[in-house]
Amino acid sequence: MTTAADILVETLIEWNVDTVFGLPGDGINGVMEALRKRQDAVRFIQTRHEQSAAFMATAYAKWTGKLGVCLATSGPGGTNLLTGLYDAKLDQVPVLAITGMQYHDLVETFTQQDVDLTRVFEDVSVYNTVVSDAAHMENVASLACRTALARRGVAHLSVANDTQEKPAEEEGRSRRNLPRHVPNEWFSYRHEPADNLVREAAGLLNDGKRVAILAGRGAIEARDQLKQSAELLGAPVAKALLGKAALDDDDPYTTGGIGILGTAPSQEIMKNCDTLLIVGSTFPYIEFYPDPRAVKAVQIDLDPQRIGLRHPVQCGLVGDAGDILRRLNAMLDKKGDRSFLEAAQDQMRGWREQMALLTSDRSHPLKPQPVAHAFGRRVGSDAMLVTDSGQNTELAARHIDLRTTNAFSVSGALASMASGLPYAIAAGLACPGRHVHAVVGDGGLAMQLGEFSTAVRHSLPLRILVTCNGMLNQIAWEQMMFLGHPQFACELAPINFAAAADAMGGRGFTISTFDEIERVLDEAFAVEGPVIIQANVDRYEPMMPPKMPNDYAANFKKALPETSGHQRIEENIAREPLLTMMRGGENAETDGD
Ligand SMILES: Cc1ncc(C[n+]2csc(CCOP(=O)(O)OP(=O)(O)O)c2C)c(N)n1
Ligand SMILES: [Mg+2]
Repeated sequence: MTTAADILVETLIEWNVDTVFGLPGDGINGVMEALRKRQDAVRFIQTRHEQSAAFMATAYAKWTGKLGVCLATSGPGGTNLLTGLYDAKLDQVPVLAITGMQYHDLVETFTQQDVDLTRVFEDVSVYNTVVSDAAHMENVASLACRTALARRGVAHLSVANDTQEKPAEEEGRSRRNLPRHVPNEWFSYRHEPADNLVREAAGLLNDGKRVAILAGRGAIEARDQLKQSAELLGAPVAKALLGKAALDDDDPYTTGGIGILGTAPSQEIMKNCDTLLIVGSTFPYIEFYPDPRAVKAVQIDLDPQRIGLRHPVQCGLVGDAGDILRRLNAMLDKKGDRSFLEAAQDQMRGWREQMALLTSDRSHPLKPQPVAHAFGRRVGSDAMLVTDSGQNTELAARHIDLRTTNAFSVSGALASMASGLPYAIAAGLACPGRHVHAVVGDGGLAMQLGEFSTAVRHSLPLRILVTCNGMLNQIAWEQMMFLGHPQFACELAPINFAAAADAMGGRGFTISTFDEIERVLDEAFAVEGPVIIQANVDRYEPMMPPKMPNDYAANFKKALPETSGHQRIEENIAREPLLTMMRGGENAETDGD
């Protein structure tokens, strides 16, 4: 007897799904049984929280380029998926979520776990339906997979628990529902911009005297062509966080990251360019883009909806970044004047020297930068890196140098805490043989700490660095800089994460002083994993943009006296390069800004 759930699982297999993340419950046990029977083709990864399952499905899709799949039971299981699914929605990743429901004839009767998940999932999904029986499943399961891939978003199927077990009998089929009339086949398409558009874009870029490039996730597969464009245009490249692995961090053509956790040279090239080329990025912080009145822009993106979203463009090229850049490069003249690039390279040398002051700081309490940097030096050229949301993101972005052979990801547009560990686990499962590294915060890690046991269960080669500052530190600084409010409610009660790692059957290590860094990291890296390395770092170390804008500086000054630990904060910002970063706005003014 074939059930509706069997049809669902067979459909997943036909769509090349090899892994499903989730947690069982009585609302989804029909699907669990179908999965049990097909363990030869699909592995089920049991998570300790449905939120992690959704983050893992999202991350798995990012790491593999395939459809990510997660499942949960009715009611609380389903609602727990939501945050991870929004991560997929906001980063445009194909994910299928499967949830259970009450018995079909008890829906909306206030029975146990009776949550109408199709209504709940309405906003997050591009395809969202209740499955009525096995014949219906045949169509909608296929369409759900297809729509998630086609629209690069979340598809959701909700199946009543008795419907899951319903046999696929012919008499249940309506006359119009011919068997297999929705094929389990993926018809991909590739949009190519017309020649005259590419020529127009090349003309704009050839006319530019100071061209800057902003590269994001869409540039990663186009890295060779991107590098060639930068060479031809004499254009420095700022990298949005999701595009961190698009060029080596020490490549002479990049000014590194952009935004609050970026570099000062990236900020400079955006301020001083006359032409901008955006490749596969909708980096959200508009204040870090050039002045839209003064700067012409060309944008390349897979998604026409995203063209001109952050910066007005004179020319939008819709399609694959690698293909388009290849055509564009053939029409670009090599710029003779390299002064804009050389100025950026000079500034970048200065910036890297400034960062070295932070990463070699031996002071006590231990600063997070030397630990992040030493951790990063151990990240092999084939390894994967993830981070979470907070100051830890800035540490990974600024102080860990990656190569294009590395893989990097993060909860991008959603910027959700608690995503780092699930992303790392998904990396270990998606790419066996590669080491996985994560830099996470004590706030974010605590949210899904139990998931570490999933990494232990699968013996994943994970090294997780948790920067224990006892703070929701990014927010502490945002309260002060953005609003002029004293830090409030950001202090965290301590957790011994290293002991928790041991308690879950992994290995835990602790670093509390500068002198311990190398030895403890060597010990931790000698273990195949998973390990948690707990770095007890200064809770008063700032998280600052590369150049503090004047209004942030004024707000900060106002908030500081009433902020606990203000004397320690003042001591910390009195050292270089933080002093210069803090005075960023003032300097800009004396520069004639
Ligand atoms: C789920 C979620 N809740 C709240 C936030 C807001 N937020 C952004 S960063 C941050 C602080 C994170 O603290 P921690 O993990 O300790 O990182 P740190 O900044 O200290 O490195 C918070 C609360 C968020 N991004 N995601
Ligand atoms: Mg913290």
